[in-house]
Amino acid sequence: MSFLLVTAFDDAYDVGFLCAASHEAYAQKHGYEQKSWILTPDDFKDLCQGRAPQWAKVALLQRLLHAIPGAKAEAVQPSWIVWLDADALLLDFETRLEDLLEDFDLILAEDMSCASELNTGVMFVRTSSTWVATLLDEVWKNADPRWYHRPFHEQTALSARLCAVPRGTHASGTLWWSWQGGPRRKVLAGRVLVLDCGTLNFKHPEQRPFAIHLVDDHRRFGGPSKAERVKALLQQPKHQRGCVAVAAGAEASCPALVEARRVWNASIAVPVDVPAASDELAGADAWCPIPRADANAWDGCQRPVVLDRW
Ligand SMILES: [Mn+2]
Repeated sequence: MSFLLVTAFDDAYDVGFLCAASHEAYAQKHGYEQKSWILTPDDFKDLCQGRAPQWAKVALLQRLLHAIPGAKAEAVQPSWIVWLDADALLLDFETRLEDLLEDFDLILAEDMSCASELNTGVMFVRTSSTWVATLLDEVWKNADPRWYHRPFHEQTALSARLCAVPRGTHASGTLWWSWQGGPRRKVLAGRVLVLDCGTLNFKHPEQRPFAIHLVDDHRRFGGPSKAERVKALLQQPKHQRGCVAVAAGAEASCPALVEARRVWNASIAVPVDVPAASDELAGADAWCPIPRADANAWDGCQRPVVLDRW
């Protein structure tokens, strides 16, 4: 069982660096692989092929899944890719990915509003599943073009594909969302496990979710930015369950990520010794979603990490 944690964001998305630092520290603690694709805004737009940036996760997961089979020896392939939104902050380091895993091809949470049945902020994707690879291809290819740019983008498209039942109910006719009294666990197509949002990702840290997903932009009503909210959360030890420092010796990439690591390390309540970064992955370029030749044209601020290691 091996895991790759993945996120992607453009280098103007400041909260992404802070959340990526939490993903890095979490992955280092538990021995998982972790990659942040930090791209220039133009490259990010290219990845989304003209669609809204929320579609990047579908494009990236498609490339990852299609690049894996047969690409390299299984030893360097993760059995699970765990997608984490760039506004999904990890403060629960006591829960391991293995604790959340069950025998399905796709594991994600219900949405935390009636806007969608599903929330795509955190998704476990089984890499050996051709079913889930096909699902993502279909979502990309067959999505109603209305959702290319309108909320809630790929989330609405995935919900429409998997939840072909009247909104608000599921197949048994009961309520869909657990926070309206529906079941906490729901299975779709026999292959998708939908967890209650309080377990996997939720917007309030008090619910002790695995990931704190900063879904709303509070600046709309004069509140703090997402980056400011993350910094405020990091100052509260009550939310930090087993957090550790991210290894300072990890490869230097762009200054913003270095600064985000510094903020992370300076803020968590219980810093512990962490091993120096190893270069054991140096040859693990098996399934970079971006072909190496093309990747040279990508000039995101993390380019040395992305291109040299993957
Ligand atoms: Mn998000």
